[in-house]
Amino acid sequence: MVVFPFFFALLWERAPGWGFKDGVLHNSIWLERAAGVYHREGRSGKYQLTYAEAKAVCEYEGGHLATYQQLEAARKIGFHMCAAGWMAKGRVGYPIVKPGSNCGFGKTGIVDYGFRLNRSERWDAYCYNPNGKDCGGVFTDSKYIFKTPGYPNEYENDQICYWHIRVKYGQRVQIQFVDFDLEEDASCMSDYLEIYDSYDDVNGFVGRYCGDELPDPIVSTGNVMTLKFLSDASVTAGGFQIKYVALDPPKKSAGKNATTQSNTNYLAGKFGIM
Ligand SMILES: [Ca+2]
Repeated sequence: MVVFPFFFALLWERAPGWGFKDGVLHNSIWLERAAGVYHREGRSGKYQLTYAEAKAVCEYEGGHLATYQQLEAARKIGFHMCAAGWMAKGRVGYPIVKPGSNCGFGKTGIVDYGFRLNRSERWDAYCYNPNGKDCGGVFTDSKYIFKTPGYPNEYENDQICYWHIRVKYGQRVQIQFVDFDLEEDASCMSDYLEIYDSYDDVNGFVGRYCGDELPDPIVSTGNVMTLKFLSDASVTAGGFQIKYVALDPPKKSAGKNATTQSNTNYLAGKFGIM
């Protein structure tokens, strides 16, 4: 099941790049505002939800459709999704942090499709629920433990959760696997956890994980990280508990500069097919 073992040495000397990735400065201005906004798509894939269905998805999980202002607050702390979704009052749009030619028309901000007259149009959904941290959201705490929805019970079919981690400027994110059990298959096509060394699920792919082997700890290169959990339509398993902690930059003590401090100063990923 290990497709390619992968070791990516990250030297502490590259510290000046911390918090600055892909031309976007991740400063700490918005860190206090953990937004509670998350993205949802229909069980059958992208752009399948009418306005009424999108609303129901959020409400089923104890929240409601995010307002434009809530989505913008989340965007400011690094929430970036290349998928248009319903917001409150029938508005549609998506949050862009990093300008790109194939998403967001090269601009940053909320790409706003406005208030839709036809609410039978099918888009994704942006929900807001600061208390519903079970399946996804934006996290700015210095440590937190993510669990698959329903843990310690088995997770359900057809789950998609995105956890966006954003710690203080200058810090890094260390991911530690406490418990891990996802449906096993050779290339993790059924159920999987994907980890990205960036604020979205496009850039910085680190690895895709399934089965019940406990992966090694992972340390980000910057102050953001994204986890995506997906389960398909059949066969579930025990799920996972994954802890993250914010690592402070190493102090430049007098004398020699230590280049490494422990065996977690690297990104180690088990790659699936990408
Ligand atoms: Ca499954």
